[in-house]
Amino acid sequence: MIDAGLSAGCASGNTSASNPLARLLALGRPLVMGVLNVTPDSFSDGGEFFDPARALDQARRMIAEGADILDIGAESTRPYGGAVPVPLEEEIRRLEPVLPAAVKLGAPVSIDTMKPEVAGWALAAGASIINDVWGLQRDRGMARLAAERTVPVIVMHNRESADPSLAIMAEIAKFFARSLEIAEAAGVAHQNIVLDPGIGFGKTPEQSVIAIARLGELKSFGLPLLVGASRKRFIAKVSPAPPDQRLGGSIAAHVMAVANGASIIRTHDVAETVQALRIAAAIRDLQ
Ligand code: HH2
Repeated sequence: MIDAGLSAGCASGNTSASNPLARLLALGRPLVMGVLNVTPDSFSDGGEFFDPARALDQARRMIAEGADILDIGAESTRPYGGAVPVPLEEEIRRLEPVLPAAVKLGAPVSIDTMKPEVAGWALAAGASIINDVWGLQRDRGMARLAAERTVPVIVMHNRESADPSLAIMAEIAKFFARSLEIAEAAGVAHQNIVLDPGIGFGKTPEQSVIAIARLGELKSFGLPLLVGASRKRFIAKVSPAPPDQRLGGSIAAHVMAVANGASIIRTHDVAETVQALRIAAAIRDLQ
C-alpha cells in the first residue's frame, strides 16, 4: 500500500515547512494553479503574455484572484497544434525577465518545462515545483534534479500520439507505475510526487473525458492528483467553441475533476475557477 503522501499533509522526510505544496495541500481544499505562458504560440493565449510586463501583470492578477500556485512555461507543449520546439537558451531567455520577479510575488512557482536544464535554472531562480509533461520519462535528468533538490514534481501522462483503441485508464496507470519506478531509482521521495492524467495529451477527446470521469481510479496510487482541462480541445468536441470561449466547459470539467478526487486544478481563468470551486464545495458540504 502506497502511503497517502502530500494529500494527507504527511510530508515525512520533507516537512511542510520546506515544501510549500505540502503546506497548501494540507489546507484540505482544492488548490488553483494559474497558467502563465511566456510564449508566442501557446494554444489558447499564445502571445498574450510574451511581453514580460504583461506577464507580470497577469501573475499579479492571478494571485489577487486567488491562485495558490503559478505555473510558468516558456515553450508551448500543445500536442496537436504544431508547437515550435524552443532551444534551451531561448526558453531561459524568455523566463529571465519574468520568473524571478513572479517568485517575489509570494505564491509558489512551478516551472512547466521538458528540459532539466531549464528546470534547474528555474529552481535556482526561486521556483519550488517542477511540472514535467513527460512524467520523468523523456529526460532522466529531470528525476535526478527533483531528487537532488527535494522539490515536488508533477508527473503528467503523455504519449507521442493518441490511440483510440487503448484502454486509457490502464495506459495511464501503466505510465505512472513506470514514472514512479524512475522516480524511486533516482531517489525522488514518493511524497513529493503529484500525478496528472494529462488531459489532451496523447489522447482522443473521448479519452480525455474518460480520464476525468474515471479519475477516482488513479487515487489508488495514494498521491495528489492534478487536472488541467482549461480551454482544451475535448471541450469543443462535445460543445463546439474556439479556445477563448471554452470557459464554461473548463469549469464543468474542473468541478467534476475535484468531485472525482483532484487536489489541484490548472487553469487560465483563475477568478472564475476559484468561484466555481468554492460554490461546489459549499453545496457539497451541505449534502
Ligand atoms: N497542459 C498544458 C501545459 N502544461 N502541465 C500539466 N501538468 N498538466 C496539463 O494539463 C498541462 C500542462 C497545455 O496548456 P497550455 O499551457 O495552456 O498550452 P501550451 O502548452 O500550448 O503553452
